[in-house]
Amino acid sequence: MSCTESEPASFMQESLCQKLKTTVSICCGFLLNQHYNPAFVSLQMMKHAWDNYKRYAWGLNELKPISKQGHSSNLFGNIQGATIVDALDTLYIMEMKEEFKEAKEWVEKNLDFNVNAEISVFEVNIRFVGGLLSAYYLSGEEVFRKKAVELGEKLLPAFNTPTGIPWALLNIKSGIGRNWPWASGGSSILAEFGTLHLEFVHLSHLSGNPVFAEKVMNIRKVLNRLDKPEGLYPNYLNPSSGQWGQHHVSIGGLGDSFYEYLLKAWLMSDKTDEEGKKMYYDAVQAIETHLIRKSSGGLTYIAEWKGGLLEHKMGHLTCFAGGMFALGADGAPNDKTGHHIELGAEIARTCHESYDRTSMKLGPEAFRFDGGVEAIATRQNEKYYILRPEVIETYMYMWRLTHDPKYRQWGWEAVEALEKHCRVDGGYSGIRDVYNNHESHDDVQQSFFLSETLKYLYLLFSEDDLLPFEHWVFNTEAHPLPVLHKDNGNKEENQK
Ligand code: DMJ
Repeated sequence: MSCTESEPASFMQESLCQKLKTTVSICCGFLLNQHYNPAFVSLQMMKHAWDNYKRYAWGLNELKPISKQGHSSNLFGNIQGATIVDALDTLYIMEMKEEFKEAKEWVEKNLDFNVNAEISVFEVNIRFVGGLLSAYYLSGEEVFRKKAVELGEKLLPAFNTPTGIPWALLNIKSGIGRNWPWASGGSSILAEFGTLHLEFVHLSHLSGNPVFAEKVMNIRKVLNRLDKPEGLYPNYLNPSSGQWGQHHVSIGGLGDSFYEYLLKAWLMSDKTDEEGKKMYYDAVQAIETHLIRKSSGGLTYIAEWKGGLLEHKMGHLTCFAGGMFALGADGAPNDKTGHHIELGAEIARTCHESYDRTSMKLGPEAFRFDGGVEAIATRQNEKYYILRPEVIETYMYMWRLTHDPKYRQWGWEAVEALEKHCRVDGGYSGIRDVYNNHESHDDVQQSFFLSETLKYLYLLFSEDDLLPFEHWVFNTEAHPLPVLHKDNGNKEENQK
């Protein structure tokens, strides 16, 4: 039987099959038997990414798939193994049992936080704490719980500031913190200190120590005491004075996951966290009024706000908001459920356009709606794609919440583009210019490709009862955390 003789699902293209047939014959054989089962394709992609990481960069943070060696980002100081910890739950969910076992053994023997390292509190929290928590909840293996709590304790000195708003950077040996030198007026960053809530609530839940939850509840308190310009949250907040820095508002980089965590804190609390709920819907109201615009070509986008002036640019990172609006639709006040779903659908469409308008059918880092263009990057330094998940993440939420088949079709287009342009012998690489016809690879296989991009693809093509939304919320690195049901405090581990 050949690829062309099989009966592909309606949204499949032959080209991938042909490519897989030559590059991954076992996969293509399976695809033919299963009528191109796309969840299985995501699994094969995971296998390629993981096997190459294992072969060339085992134990290091990330893989350089062209030069076939390890890559260490200074975001993790000299904590090692980011790809292993970030990938644990994806391996588990995809039932890659051998790989999960070897990853667990590495964590047991080698994951060490007693190092002299200055780390990003945000990155270590979302990838390491989040990854360990999910691995624990999914597998029930005690080692992950212990490591998560141990790491959480190492992060606590970051909160030793006059306001309790944590530092961005922390030396986990000395406990000395500081902020990014580039941040406005020595400020901490909204998306960084606002993206600790889910993990820290779970750390208290699992350790019995309330200190973690107290730290993140205090962040809320500080924010609620402050005046917000036009109801918006600026990206910069000084941890000493408790005052805003520059009035720059973004739902993409520097702001994004703060909003995501307000909504998910409410959902994860089994809808008891009324404060999180109110903060989320109030913020969305202000975002709609001041940031969301429609282009003359009819594309809805979320602009950036700089002291009252709009920059008509949207980042790839901002594309997660489509999924967020749809996920929050159910609880929207004033009968606005349909409106929030529609907003999610419009953002998904715009982000799909940002992919479709490139040569490679992969989205740029940022795209603009000015100077006669719509959903296109105009600056050379905004044309790259680093295997980011946000657009596929939004397709996954939109699919689950609407079952409109176009979201699976768009996800499949992304699979084809990833296979064609990002897959190399040594793994998957980012691309420097998605408008070019020839790939210039950046030679980094980001750990979030395994934790997020491939997991969201797999979920997009799986049944809704795999990690159902009533029982799980995903942290911003796609690590599933159980909803803390009010009536059965500790049974959430069994709801997979
Ligand atoms: C991930 O680490 C997380 O999704 C984060 O919230 C934003 N950036 C990357 C992926 O693009």
